[in-house]
Order: sequence, then structure tokens, then C-alpha cells
Amino acid sequence: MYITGNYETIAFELKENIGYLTINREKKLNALNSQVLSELKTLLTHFIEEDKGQTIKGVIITGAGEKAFIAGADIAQMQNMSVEEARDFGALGQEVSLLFEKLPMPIIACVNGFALGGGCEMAMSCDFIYATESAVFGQPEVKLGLIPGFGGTQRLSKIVGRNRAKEIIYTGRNVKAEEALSIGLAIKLFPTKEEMIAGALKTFSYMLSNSPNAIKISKKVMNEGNDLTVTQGLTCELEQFAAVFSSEDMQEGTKAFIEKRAPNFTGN
Ligand code: DAK
Repeated sequence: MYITGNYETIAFELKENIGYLTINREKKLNALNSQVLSELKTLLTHFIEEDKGQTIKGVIITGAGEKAFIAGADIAQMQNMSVEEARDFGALGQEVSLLFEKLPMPIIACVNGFALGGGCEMAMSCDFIYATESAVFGQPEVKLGLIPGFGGTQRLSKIVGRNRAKEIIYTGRNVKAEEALSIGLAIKLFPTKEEMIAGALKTFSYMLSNSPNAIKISKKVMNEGNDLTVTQGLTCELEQFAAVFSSEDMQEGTKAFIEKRAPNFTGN
């Protein structure tokens, strides 16, 4: 049921084991209100707790239409929030951003048009970002008297370096696609949205021949390690490296190499 979806503000479709997740408020440039965030929470929780990567091997997230990926958190909704409501809203957005990181399958943010504020933050929670040549990133919250509230103060620094992140956040300026590429915020640019989706599918085609379990564990160790010192991260890596030896995929991958054949991974 979740595949066709009973959602109003997002859409999800599964084709050949790849999930296409679309933020679907085109008239409001896909701005994130509480309903979008709640629907995302429900869907992502399902991927983590029910699907567990068994049918959905990878996810592509885009914004509906050509103009925006996500133009930010919904300013109209935020305008009348009390401090308590703002805390709940921020907590929900942060929770959703963490769910992207916890997905057992890789997720590529395909950014078309504007990825501002909460939109840039959601994209940064994905495994990596592809963008169209006309994409525009930014954290313009200070122009509204706000600060980034869905992880931007933390994740942007980790991706582009703290001082560059400060310059982007303090000025609230637009970061065009070419610059986003040069600072590692986006990792590949495409002329059109269609070519970008095709590029993401090509990347998934390489990933899908590899062990889903090994990708899942790599993602977990890399995301968890991001919050740790290198020494703590190495401990985490060592534990998971050892645990992988009890997986079917490791047995199959190494056996296939010895037998000079392609592996047949199950993801277990
Ligand atoms: N929120 C609500 N509506 C938005 C929106 C947004 N972020 N962005 C665009 N829209 C709506 C417009 O109001 C307009 O609606 P109608 O007037 O047609 O009803 C429609 O989308 C089309 O937008 P425009 O007419 O403005 O389109 P343009 O091509 O002229 O301009 C634009 C495109 C992207 C340059 C412009 O729409 C714009 O500047 N949008 C706002 C961008 C922005 O400032 N984004 C950052 C939002 S702040 C926190 C939690 C979260 C956050 C902070 C704190 N805590 C709880 C602590 C996050 C904050 C943000 O993301």
C-alpha cells in the first residue's frame, strides 16, 4: 500500500527495486510543512522497520516540477509558531533528517532548481547529492531572522568545512550548482532533470551488483563515525568489519571470487 501511497504531500513509486520519492507541493515550491515531514517520517520508518532493504534497494528523492527541489521549511506555517511549536517542528525535521541517514539502502538527492534552507538540509541528509546545472543551494534563514533548524548548522560544516559553512550561513547567499560542485556539496551535475535521474539510476546499477549488506554496514559506520573521533570510529569499524564475516554475502562474495564467477548476493 505504501508503494502507491495514501500521501498528499509526497509521492512514492517503486520500479525495478528503486524507490522514487517526490516532495509533492509544486505550487509552494515543495516547501516543507508539518504534513510533509509527518508523511516522510511514516514512509521512511516503513523502509527501515518493514522493508529493511529487501525490495527497495535504493531511493532517489526529487522535488515535483522543474523549479524546486525544496524551497525551504514552510515560512507561512512557521510565522505564527510559538517557541514550543517551533521546537516540535524543528525536532520533527531533525528526526526526518536522521531517518534518511538510518535508511538501510542508499538514497541519492537529485536536486532540481532551488534547495534552500530546509531543502538544502534534507539534501545533505542523503548519502550524496546530484544536481542539475541550474540548481541553487543556500541557507537563507538569517534573512528571515531564523537559523537553520533541520541540521544545517551541523551538516553543512561537515560537508564543506566550518568556515565556508559560516560564510554561506551568515550571508544567506545563493550557492549555484557549479560552486556547489566545487565545494563538494553536490558531487555531479547534469544538464536536465531527466539526465540526472538517468545518472542516478546508472550509479545504482553499479551499486546493485555489490553486496547490499556490505553497503548498508558501510553507510552505518560512515554516518555513525561522522559524530565520533577517528579512534572511536575505528573501534566501530572494527566491530562491524568482524561482524560482516558472519554474513551470507561475505561467504558468497569471497567464494564467488575463488570460483571465478559473479556473486549472487542476497543482502543477508
Ligand atoms: N515557504 C512557504 N512558501 C514558499 C516557500 C517557503 N519556503 N518558498 C516559496 N513559497 C511559495 C511562495 O509563497 C509562492 O506561493 P503563492 O504566493 O503562489 O501562494 C510560491 O511558493 C511560489 O514562490 P514565488 O512566487 O516566490 O516564486 P519565485 O520564482 O518568485 O521565487 C524563490 C522563488 C525560491 C526565490 C522564493 O520563493 C523564495 O525566496 N522562497 C523562500 C526561500 C527561503 O527563504 N527558504 C528558506 C526558508 S527558512 C527551524 C526549523 C526549520 C528551519 C529553521 C528553523 N526551527 C524549528 C528552529 C528552516 C528554515 C527555512 O528553511
